[in-house]
Amino acid sequence: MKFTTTLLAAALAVLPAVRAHGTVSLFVANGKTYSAPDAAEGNPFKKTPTPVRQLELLEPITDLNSNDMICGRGTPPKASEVASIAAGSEFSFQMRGGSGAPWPHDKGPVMFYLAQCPGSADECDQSNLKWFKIDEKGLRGQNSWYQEDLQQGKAVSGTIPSDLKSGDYLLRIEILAIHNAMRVGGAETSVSCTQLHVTGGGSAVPSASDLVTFPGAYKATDPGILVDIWNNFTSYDFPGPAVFKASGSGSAPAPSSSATTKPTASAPINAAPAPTSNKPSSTSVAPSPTKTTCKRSARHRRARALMNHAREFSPSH
Ligand SMILES: [Cu+2]
Repeated sequence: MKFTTTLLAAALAVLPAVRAHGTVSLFVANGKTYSAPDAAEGNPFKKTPTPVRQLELLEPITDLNSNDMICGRGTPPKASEVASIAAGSEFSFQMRGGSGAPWPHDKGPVMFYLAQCPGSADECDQSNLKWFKIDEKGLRGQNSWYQEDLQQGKAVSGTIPSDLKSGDYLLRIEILAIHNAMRVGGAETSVSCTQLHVTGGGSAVPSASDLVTFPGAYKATDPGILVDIWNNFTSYDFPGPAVFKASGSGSAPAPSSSATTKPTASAPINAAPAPTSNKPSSTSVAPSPTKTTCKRSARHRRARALMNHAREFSPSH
């Protein structure tokens, strides 16, 4: 197969707007699997028995100031069910693309936020909520991301804080695709909300510094949103607030000095040492690839990402 990134990018440029990316297909909590509705895509929203709110469109969000950043494209309506989940336990989800295609992307983080609902989660209005981040899944190797699992039809999981106050919440699942994020507006965000009832929790509640609004939490120039993963990319700085750390049975709040700042600016890649590491080289796991190899494979991977993108442009969708 012979093509160049430049040619492919040129081909993409003449194609119409992105037609399909994806939506949550399955959600699992307390060992129970819930199916999720397909995006409405021009049809009326339908009430299926699920806690996952239905998207209007499969397309990703590129305008970070859009209200679509709250619960996904097109102000998804309330869903009819609420998924129970024990505090401290894991939930997971899978994605599907349009027309039965797999989720198209594999580069970028998956992030999970909660917002406390004033009443029952199936009555929770998505507007005016305050969100706190409960988990995030980014790199697990050299430019290898948990998002790859979604592309392969596998689940990605997050954890409910163990001493979070019980009650009803909206869970906001966010997938950021950053294969084109080297330019402003190139990052693609996909968001979905699921109605949760948290049981068996403690008394932990987020403090003001944990809480953000959508839209508003991200800027187009945030280091995790405007980022070139194809050139000298060594670590990733997640956008949004630091992950909420429950303080445990409602004791003293965290010291104010650490309450407003992220504990770590960027997550290290744990699978491979950075090439500039000053550790003795005798114990290093693998020699770093030569610059040429590295560049070529980066270009190849970028081309592959663009190919996946090109599939979504296919008129058959
Ligand atoms: Cu895309």
